[in-house]
Amino acid sequence: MPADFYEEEDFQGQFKGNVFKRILDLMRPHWPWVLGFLICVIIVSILDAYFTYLSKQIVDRGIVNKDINALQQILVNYGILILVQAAAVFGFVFLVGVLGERVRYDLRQSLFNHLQRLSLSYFSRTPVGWIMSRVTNDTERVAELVTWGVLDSTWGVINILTSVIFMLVIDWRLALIVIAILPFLFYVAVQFRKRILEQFRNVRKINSKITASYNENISGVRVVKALGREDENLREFGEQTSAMRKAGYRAAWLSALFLPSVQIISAVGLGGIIWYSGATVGSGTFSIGSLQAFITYMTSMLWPIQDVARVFAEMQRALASAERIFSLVDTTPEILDKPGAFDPGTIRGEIQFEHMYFWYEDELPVIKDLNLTIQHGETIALVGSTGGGKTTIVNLLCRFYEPKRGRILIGGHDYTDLSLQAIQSRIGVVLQTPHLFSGTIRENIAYGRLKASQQDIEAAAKLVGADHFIQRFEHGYDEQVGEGGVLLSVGQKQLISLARAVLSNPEIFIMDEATSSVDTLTESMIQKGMEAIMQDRTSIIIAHRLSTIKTAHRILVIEDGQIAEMGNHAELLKLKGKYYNLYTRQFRFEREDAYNIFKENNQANLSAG
Ligand code: M5T
Ligand code: MG
Repeated sequence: MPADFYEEEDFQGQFKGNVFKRILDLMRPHWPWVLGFLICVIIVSILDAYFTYLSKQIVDRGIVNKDINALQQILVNYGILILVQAAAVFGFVFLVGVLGERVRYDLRQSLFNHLQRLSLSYFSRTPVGWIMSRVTNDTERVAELVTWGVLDSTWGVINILTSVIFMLVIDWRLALIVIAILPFLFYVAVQFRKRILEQFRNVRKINSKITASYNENISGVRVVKALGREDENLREFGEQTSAMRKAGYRAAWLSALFLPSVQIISAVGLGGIIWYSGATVGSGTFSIGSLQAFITYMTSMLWPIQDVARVFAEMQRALASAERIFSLVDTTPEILDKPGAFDPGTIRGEIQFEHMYFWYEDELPVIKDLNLTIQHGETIALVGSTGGGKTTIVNLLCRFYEPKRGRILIGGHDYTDLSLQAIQSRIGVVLQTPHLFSGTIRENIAYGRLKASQQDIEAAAKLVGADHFIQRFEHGYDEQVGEGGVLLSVGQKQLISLARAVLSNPEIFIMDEATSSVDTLTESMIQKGMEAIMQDRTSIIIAHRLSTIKTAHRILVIEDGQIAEMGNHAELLKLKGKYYNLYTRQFRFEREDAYNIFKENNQANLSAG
C-alpha cells in the first residue's frame, strides 16, 4: 500500500495528556528561536492594533481639529513604527522557517535512528507504507503545528486581545458588545473549519483508493482482460468516483458558506455599534474617529478569529500525528544488548544450537528442538522443501531474532551475552534477493566498510570474479546501479553482494542462494566467488546449487523445523531418503549432473544390494 493510504488513518478523539508535553519538549532545545519569534509576533500584532488607534487620532486630532503639528507628529510616529513592524515581520517569518526546519530535522533524525535500531520482527509486522507515512506526512504535520500553528494562533490571540483592549480604552460599553459576540463567532468558525477539514480528509481518502484502483487495473490489465472483468471493474470504479464527487461537493458547499456566515455575524455586531454610536454621537461622547476605529477593529478581527479557528480545528489531526510518531519512537527493539553485554574480540569457534525452539507468533513452533554443533571452518549446506525453516535458522544465527527456548552458543558463550555489534559486524550475509542501494558499484561494495581503499574494493571484486564485468561498464566502478540495483542483472547483483561480503572479511559467512537461474558462465563465477569466501570460514549456505551442496562438509535436510537428515552428499544419497528425493526432483543440475546421479545411484544400488 502506498504511504498516502495510511495518511488519513482514523484516530480516536482522546489524547493522552503527555502528547502536548512531548510536543513542547520538541521545541525546548530551540527555545531562543521560539522566544525570538514570539517577541516578533507580539510586536507585529500590538503595532497592528496601535495603527488603527493612530488613524483614529489622525481623524480626531489632525483632520477634525485641523491641527497640522499633531498630524505631522502622528505621521512621523507612524513612519518609524512601520519600519519597526517590517523588521519584526521579517524576523518572525525567518525564525519560523528556521524553527520548522530544526524541528523537522530532529524528528527525522530521531525516527531514522530509531528505525535502524528496531528489530526485524517490527518490520515484518508493520507495513512499509505505514512507517513511510509516519516519517513523511506526520513529521510534516507536527512541524507545521509547532511553527505556523503556533505563529498563527499567537498572532491571532494577541491581535484579538490588543484590539479588545484598545476598544475598551476608546469606549468600554461598545467594547462589551463586541466581546459578547466574539465567542459565538469563534464557535461558528471552528465548527465550519472542522467540517470542511473532515470533508477534505474524506476526499483524500477516496482519492487514494481511486489511485490504487487505477494502479491495479493498469498493472493487472492482462488478467482483467483475460477474465472479462471490465464491466464489473468499471462499476466498482464508478462507485468510488461518485463518492468522491459527493464529498467534493460537500466540501465546496461548506467552504462557500463559511465566510458569508462569519461576515453576517460580525455585521450584526457592526450594526449594534453603529446603532449605539448613532445614539451617542450627538451627545459628543463618541467621536467619528472612534466609530471608524471600532469598525476597523471589528472587521480586522475576523481574520485572526479565522486563523485561530483553523489552527484549533487542525490541531486534532496534528496531535494524532504526534501521537503516532511518539508511538513509533516508543516501540522498544525486541532484541537489545543485555546489560554487561561484551565483545569477545572474535566469534571464530564452535557454534552450538542447544534445544532451540522458535516461533514468529502464536507459539506455533517453526523450529523445534534443534540441536547442532558447527565446527569452526566448516561449510554447512541447508536444504529442504519450502517453509521448512532454513531462512529462520539463519535469521536466528544472525540474531535478527532470538531463540524462544534453548540457546545458541558462539565460541562457548551464550550469544545473548555478547553485544549485537560483536556478532553482526562479524557475520557476512548474502541474501537470496541481493539488495543493492542506489549509488555506484563502488559504494555498494564498500557498504559495510566505508574506509576501504580502491585496491581493497577491486581485490574483493576480483576474488569473486566480478571484476571483469564491472570493467566493461562505461564508468567501471563508478557506474550507477539504479534504485535497488535495477540496472544490473540478478547474477551481477549477486556477484556484487559477494564482493561486499568478501570486503567486510566476515568470520561467519551466510548465504541464501538465489533460486532464480543465471546463465552457466555467471553461475560458475558465483560458485568460484563463494568458494573464495568459504575458505577458512564457517559458512552456512541455504543451497540450491548442486555444486555448492557437493562441496559442503555437511548437508542438513531441514523439514518442519527439524533436522531430518544429516551427512555428506554421498552418505545421504545412499540413504535414499528425503535428500535423495529432493536431489532427484528439485535441484537444478545440468545434463552431466543428471548422468552422474544416474551413475551414483546405480553404484549405491550395487553396493547396497
Ligand atoms: C518457516 C514462517 C513461514 C514458514 C516458517 C522468514 C519468516 C518465516 N515465517 C514467518 O512467519 N515470518 C518470517 O519472517 O516460518 O519459514 P522459512 O524459515 O522462511 O522457511 P524456508 O527458508 O525453509 O523456506 P524457503 O521457501 O525459503 O525454502 O511457515 O511462513
Ligand atoms: Mg528461505
